[in-house]
Amino acid sequence: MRANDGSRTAAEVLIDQLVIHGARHVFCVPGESYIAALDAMLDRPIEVTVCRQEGGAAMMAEAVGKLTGAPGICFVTRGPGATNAAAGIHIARQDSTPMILLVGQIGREMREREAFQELDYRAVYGSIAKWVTEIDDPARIPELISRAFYTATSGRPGPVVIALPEDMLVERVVATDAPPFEPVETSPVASDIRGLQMLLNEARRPVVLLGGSRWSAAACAAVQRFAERFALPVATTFRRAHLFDPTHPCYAGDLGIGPNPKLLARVKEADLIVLVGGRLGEMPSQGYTLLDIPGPQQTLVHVYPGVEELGRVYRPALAINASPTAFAAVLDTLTPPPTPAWAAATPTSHADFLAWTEKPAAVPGAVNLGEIVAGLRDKLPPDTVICNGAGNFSIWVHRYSRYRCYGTQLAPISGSMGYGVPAAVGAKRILPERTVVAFAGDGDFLMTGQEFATAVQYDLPVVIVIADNSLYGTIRMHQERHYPGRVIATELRNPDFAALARAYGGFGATVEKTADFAQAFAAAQASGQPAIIHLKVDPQAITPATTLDAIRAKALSEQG
Ligand SMILES: Cc1ncc(C[n+]2csc(CCOP(=O)(O)OP(=O)(O)O)c2C)c(N)n1
Ligand SMILES: [Mg+2]
Repeated sequence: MRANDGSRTAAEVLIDQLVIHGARHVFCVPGESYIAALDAMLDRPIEVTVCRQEGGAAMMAEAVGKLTGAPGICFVTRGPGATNAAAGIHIARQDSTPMILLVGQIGREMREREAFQELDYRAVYGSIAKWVTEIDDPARIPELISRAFYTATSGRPGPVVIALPEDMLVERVVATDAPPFEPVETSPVASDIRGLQMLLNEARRPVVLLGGSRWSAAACAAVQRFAERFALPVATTFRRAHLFDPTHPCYAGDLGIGPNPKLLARVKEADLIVLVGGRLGEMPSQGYTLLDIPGPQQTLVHVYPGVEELGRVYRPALAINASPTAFAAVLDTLTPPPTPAWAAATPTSHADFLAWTEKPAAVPGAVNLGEIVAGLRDKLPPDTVICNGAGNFSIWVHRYSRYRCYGTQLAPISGSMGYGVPAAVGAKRILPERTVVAFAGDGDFLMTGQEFATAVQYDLPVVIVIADNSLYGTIRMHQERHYPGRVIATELRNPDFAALARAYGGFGATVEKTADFAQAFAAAQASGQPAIIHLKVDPQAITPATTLDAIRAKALSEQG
């Protein structure tokens, strides 16, 4: 509350700044180190989601940042709270997501004595966050919170960490609020567009690759128009499939882990690659084998919002320092050649994508995750948010899902297990009208599964589908490849996940045959409760293409 002298507590100034900059949701686990800030939220237009573990809270905030393009906000306590939150901060970093983590800190007068739960956040988060600071002077809160919003969202977005000494938060101060931040768009200059036009005029086999963050529905629509006018094949990169409508005839597929070999060949044989928003990191570049480093054979146009990424790994023929949104906005000014040399091949790219993804391959066992994922395509509204963490189950999710529009995919580029459940909870909290489904592995789910309690607490009817093969399957796959038959630390004995859902106060069902899934899913939705569907998957069904036994046999025969 503002006193007669116009003063507020630092905590009040802080929460006022968050509101001014547009934040409406906070995800947290409480701690005594920042109860003043929590108290200030009571009287302000902020919805608080109290979580069960800081890793989950941070992932929820990250998911909100990913969906909205504005920083997701997470509050945690010092020491163990802050280190637990690292799981979500690392995702925000690798996934280029705007996010702000606010950490309660020990009192200023105790610093450097290793007081209770004391940490030096600049050191702890130095290589994970985009920027780390600690606010000592309450009068500087408007300045530093404003900077946090600019830093988290500008260039290549990322996480900002701000430590808040406990005694600082209760000081009274007369401070002037900051003006609301305005995201900084970096736009292409005229010569960039002329250069791109020239390269397109000369191209014979171009391909467009979409990735990264800083997109919008309007930007995706502009890229779609561009692709149509130029008859260009467009592929998305690892876990960014929602950037282009997969049913569109220009869609050439998803360049992720284990991609369609025909797509890989097409990218390798391209003479012009227009990479928009992505970094072409280890996963989409297939372990940095796709393009030569630093000088690709293909003419590379790299459009990226952060200048430091341009020329970092791949030397582009044309570097365009622009956000995907600003770049997409000028695409209508380009003129296609009368009959593009490549136009006849583009429908073939799409046909190859469809052939790769339409019909799931048969797998051992009675539950085929591919058929389950594909079966949901026509049942779910096109704007359904589909979430997942990491594990081999996600291969089927990515290959057979149809992410129909922007903002329908929440999946960790960082490959972090445990992401799906908190991402689903965060998404449903801010978009209650949307259908939200998360796929999880058995290992994946139990990393953050306690956030199912958060879904129950806030009446968030998300559906979590757990593909339970009683394995850390991905690791077992690598184990069989490199150490065939020498199984260690990859087998899991799991709880009854459906019973677990009911114990939490949600809906639970177990599915042992593919054909039973549709009914279980309908019942889950009809329950109106957060739901878990426990799929009993055969451990042999390790990828859509092979089995554990086959991998072991191959590795043994190669060892001779
Ligand atoms: C936080 C985290 N810890 C460990 C790993 C390494 N890892 C990648 S996949 C995987 C196993 C996933 O198991 P599960 O979720 O059951 O999926 P499955 O592969 O069995 O389908 C592990 C341990 C990781 N990616 N992230
Ligand atoms: Mg598993």
